[in-house]
Amino acid sequence: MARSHYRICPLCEACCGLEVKTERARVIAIRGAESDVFSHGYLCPKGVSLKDLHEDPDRLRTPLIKHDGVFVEASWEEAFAEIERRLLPIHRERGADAVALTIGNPAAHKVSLLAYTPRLVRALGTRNVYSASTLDQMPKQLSAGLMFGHWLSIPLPDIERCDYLLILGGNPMISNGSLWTVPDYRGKAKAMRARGGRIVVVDPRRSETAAAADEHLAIRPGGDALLLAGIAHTLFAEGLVKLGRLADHVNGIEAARAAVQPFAPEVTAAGCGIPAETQRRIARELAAAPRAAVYGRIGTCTTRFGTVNSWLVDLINVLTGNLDREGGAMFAKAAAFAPNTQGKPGSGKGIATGRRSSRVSGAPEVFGELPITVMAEEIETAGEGQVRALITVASNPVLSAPGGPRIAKALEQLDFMLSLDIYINETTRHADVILPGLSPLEDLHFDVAFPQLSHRNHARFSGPVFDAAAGTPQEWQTILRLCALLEGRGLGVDVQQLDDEAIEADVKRFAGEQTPAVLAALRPWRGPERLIDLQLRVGPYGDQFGRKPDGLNLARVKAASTVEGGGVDLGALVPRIPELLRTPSGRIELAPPSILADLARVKAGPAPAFSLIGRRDTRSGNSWMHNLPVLAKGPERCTLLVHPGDAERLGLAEFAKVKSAVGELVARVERSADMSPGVVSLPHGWGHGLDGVCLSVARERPGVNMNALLDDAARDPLSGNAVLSGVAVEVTPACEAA
Ligand SMILES: Nc1nc2c(c(=O)[nH]1)N[C@H]1C(S)=C(S)[C@@H](COP(=O)(O)OP(=O)(O)OC[C@H]3O[C@@H](n4cnc5c(=O)[nH]c(N)nc54)[C@H](O)[C@@H]3O)O[C@H]1N2
Ligand SMILES: Nc1nc2c(c(=O)[nH]1)N[C@H]1C(S)=C(S)[C@@H](COP(=O)(O)OP(=O)(O)OC[C@H]3O[C@@H](n4cnc5c(=O)[nH]c(N)nc54)[C@H](O)[C@@H]3O)O[C@H]1N2
Ligand code: SF4
Ligand SMILES: [Mo]
Repeated sequence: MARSHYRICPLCEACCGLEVKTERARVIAIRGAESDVFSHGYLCPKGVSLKDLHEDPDRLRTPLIKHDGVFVEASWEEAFAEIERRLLPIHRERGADAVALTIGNPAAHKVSLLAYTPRLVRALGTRNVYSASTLDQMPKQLSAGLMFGHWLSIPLPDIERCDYLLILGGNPMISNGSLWTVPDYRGKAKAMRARGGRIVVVDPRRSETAAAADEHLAIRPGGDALLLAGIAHTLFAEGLVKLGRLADHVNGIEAARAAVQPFAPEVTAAGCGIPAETQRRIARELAAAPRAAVYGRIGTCTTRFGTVNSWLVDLINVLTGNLDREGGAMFAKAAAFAPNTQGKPGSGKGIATGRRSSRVSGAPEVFGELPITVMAEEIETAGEGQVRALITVASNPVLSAPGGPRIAKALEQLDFMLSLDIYINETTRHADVILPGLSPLEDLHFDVAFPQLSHRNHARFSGPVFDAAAGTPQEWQTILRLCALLEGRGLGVDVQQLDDEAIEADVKRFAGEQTPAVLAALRPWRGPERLIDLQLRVGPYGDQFGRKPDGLNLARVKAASTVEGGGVDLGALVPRIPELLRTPSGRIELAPPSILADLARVKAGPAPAFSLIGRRDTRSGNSWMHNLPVLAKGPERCTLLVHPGDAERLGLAEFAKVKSAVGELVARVERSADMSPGVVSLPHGWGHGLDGVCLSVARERPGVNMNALLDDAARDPLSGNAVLSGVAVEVTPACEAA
């Protein structure tokens, strides 16, 4: 008999609620759950691919140990014994820094990984912690941390009440939103325009989001700091600044004014490619709109001035009176796990960076991490503290990080590599041991991070659709066992006891003397469910362990999270300043000194022959979904988009050679009038044709690795984020690569 299960999609930040129909342990249909209080039935083709992912014969189901260069299936006990035998001596004898850890994007979508990797970080004690954050959003986290006092206090457009939306470097029509959890952007944008709202998109390519907007501004890649500074300058110069309610809650307005003073639109126009008059008009429109929001995403983060851009976006939101007001750029108030709902409201410790730095380049630590782009040099460079072993958790830097080929070579030099992953892919083929995770359909789910970034507050939970095979641990259990190994507790540990110890440490932070009573109240749950129950109950909507009898706890959220119920709606966003602030001053810091110093260095670089930018495709998810048949079908996606005029001028036929300062490749050419002349685009996450990769579907059309063209030394110096966009390349005609 067919059964319907409620499942939150873990494949992107939109977090859609899905209805998964099963019959006799098979998925027969996946569709959007109409009742979902947050996504209302929306889904994209990737949601449907959860079936293919679950059934993928290439997906790993047992641990693998490499013997003489060949992976051999092993039991979990054998795999842990191998880890003990090979990893522990390196950790003990060569020091904690000799073992590096890299955490990838899917970890942000699994409570089993996100809530437990911090324990692995502590058990390792290494400074060499890297993640996808420094390929993605670290500049935004840093600017938010400096302005509002916490790394995840990130403002996002309240699109359902907004009248004017300025989007820079984001393509939510395809990406489904990022640092902005907004399922069905398309529908919401359409509704906004239908009620008279206006959407302006700044992008070097006429992206799908730009095509569906009122206006597209084709910016020169990397030009956002100039454009945004020009807009901020205009707001001051033309007397358009109106802080409104925030006037009593800001520091540094005069310093901000002085900092943008040199950036009159007449000065910035040539460098960013947006005429001065357009910059002034946008500033006036933002100031005049009843409710407006500026949103900058990955195209603004993955440049040399990512942190400056991220700060300017929110500076403009403040200057136009749109920060933290309905219809403007607002903060979510998550039901669980949100540091900006915990502790004393209104002020706090703020954030610190640079508590350590990388050994070879001296790159500062940010948010507990070093830039992922220093990983290769830390492995290659001999000396005290050299990285000799690596643990990858859901991370594929060989395809996802700049200098991918260099990383692949470096991985071969390691004494030991362990991967927690579900495929033998471009990165994990270098591992000595691979420990697989569960299919999402075998796993429970609760979003830890994304309710902190959602356009509406909600709490939802989904349980496993299928039982995992007997004896297969959940990933949090694997991580706790690894922690115990690193702590010298050996192989024979009881995971239940590790779980009890872990939760007790957490509860103590909230409950102090009440710890035994709180632990007793949490007793029905174990593992992540116990963590979620704790976090919900102490959270802003929580039952406070009985003190607020109608409040949330896991049992209530679970009861509501069914195909019929669709989760708990916690309402539209509400203003949160000053309560949200955790800066030492208790104010919004409009002029962080490190950012102002970097702004002073902003100027246009020399115009290259061509600038390379990236792009995303609906049927793709970074580097690892190309093996799912339902997504892989259709036209070739790894193509070089070139403006038709450029293609003509260069005499390009079917293929082109793209050459940067650090690499070259041959890509199939696709002519596109959506490109600006002088700008070409390749998607990332391709290049599956490497030896040893066990992705049978992806290998049929492997594509090329655009990160082979990117220089791992190019970073935003403040956040350590990689530069992934606006890279100078030469383009010439070519024949297909062998
Ligand atoms: N040039 C360029 N490069 C980019 C980008 C760009 O725009 N341009 N975007 C960047 C961005 S935003 C990001 S987030 C990164 C992403 O880069 P990464 O963080 O490296 O993530 P993915 O490439 O998605 O690789 C995910 C890995 O996790 C594994 N995996 C999938 N599901 C699970 C699971 O349930 N458990 C475990 N243990 N493993 C799993 C997959 O097999 C794969 O090895 O790429 C970045 N790279
Ligand atoms: N289908 C699909 N969805 C995804 C992913 C995926 O791989 N596929 N990845 C997920 C992940 S990990 C993330 S982080 C999000 C990212 O979500 P988004 O931030 O929406 O990412 P993109 O779709 O790459 O859009 C970035 C846009 O920036 C533009 N751009 C490039 N350089 C510049 C510049 O210098 N200035 C400006 N103003 N714009 C520029 C690009 O042309 C592109 O249109 O997407 C997520 N969703
Ligand atoms: S937009 Fe697609 S991939 Fe993202 S959560 Fe929804 S169904 Fe999943
Ligand atoms: Mo990302």
